[in-house]
Amino acid sequence: MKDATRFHYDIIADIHGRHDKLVALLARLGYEHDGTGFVPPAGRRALFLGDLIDPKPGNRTPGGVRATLEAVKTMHDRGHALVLMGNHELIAVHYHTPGRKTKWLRHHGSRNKKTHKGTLDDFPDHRDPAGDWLTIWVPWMKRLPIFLDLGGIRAVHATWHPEHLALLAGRTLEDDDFLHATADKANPEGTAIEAVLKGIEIPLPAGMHFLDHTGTARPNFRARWWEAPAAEVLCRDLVFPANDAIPALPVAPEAATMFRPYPADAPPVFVGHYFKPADAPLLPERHNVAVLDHSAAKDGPLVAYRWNGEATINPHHYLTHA
Ligand SMILES: [Mn+2]
Repeated sequence: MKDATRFHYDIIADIHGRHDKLVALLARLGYEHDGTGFVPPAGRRALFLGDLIDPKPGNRTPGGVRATLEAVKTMHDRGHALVLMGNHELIAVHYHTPGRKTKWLRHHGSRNKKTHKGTLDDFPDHRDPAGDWLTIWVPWMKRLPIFLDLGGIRAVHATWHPEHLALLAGRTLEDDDFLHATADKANPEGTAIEAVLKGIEIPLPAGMHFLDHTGTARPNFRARWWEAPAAEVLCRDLVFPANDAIPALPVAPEAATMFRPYPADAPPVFVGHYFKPADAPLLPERHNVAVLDHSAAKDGPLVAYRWNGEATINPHHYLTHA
């Protein structure tokens, strides 16, 4: 990674198997396919923020997950891209790893199966110990870094949380003890990787819940972790993306300690994960915090942020696949 600062980066968040949108976006960014893979313009590289896999049910393009993985890994192998782990790569590795106390590190219940089905449909040999899925793709996902600090920019799938990142620094899922530790939230490694890859979840006031878009009752909401919540701030003001289903009630005082206010003078940090509405403006959350997931997995655009070395995120550097 010593040479990482020589490059400018085209930063791309959650693809979720939408290879069609990826190809369109790379073309608009000036990447050319040389017969082996996509090649960036001189001096540039792609930086993928994770969640390459697991299409949303109803939004699957057959073959799209395999084609996305192949395109991104080829770029990665040739030094044309950096790739971070998303929560879906983490849960895929857990799903396919036998546990020490349980059958699998991630339970194969109907809900988890449904989340992962669109990926496995592209890899019908996923149970074959000699097949591509278990010999190439799961080992590759295990090697992905959990976060990157490139000096001029920082990147992580969901939350830049300094204490958790310190615990996870230098670790990968290739380390079997670490891998097993990450699968249980009772372990510090499990707590840390979940917060970093899935976001900070703030509890609603005692006993309350809200119904999410799937109709599931949830006692916690995803929050604007980069904010420093003022006293008496309302849950509804801190939920991200904005959601009127969250009550206009004060955040519990202990929940306020879960935020990790991002310093105003820190390098820009880029995250994905949060499914901003498809019609959300192409703008950062703050001058140095940008969530680049604009719901490409559903009906939104796949977005790139073209970083050219600037210390303040520039709205003119956003580009969409169409
Ligand atoms: Mn995600």
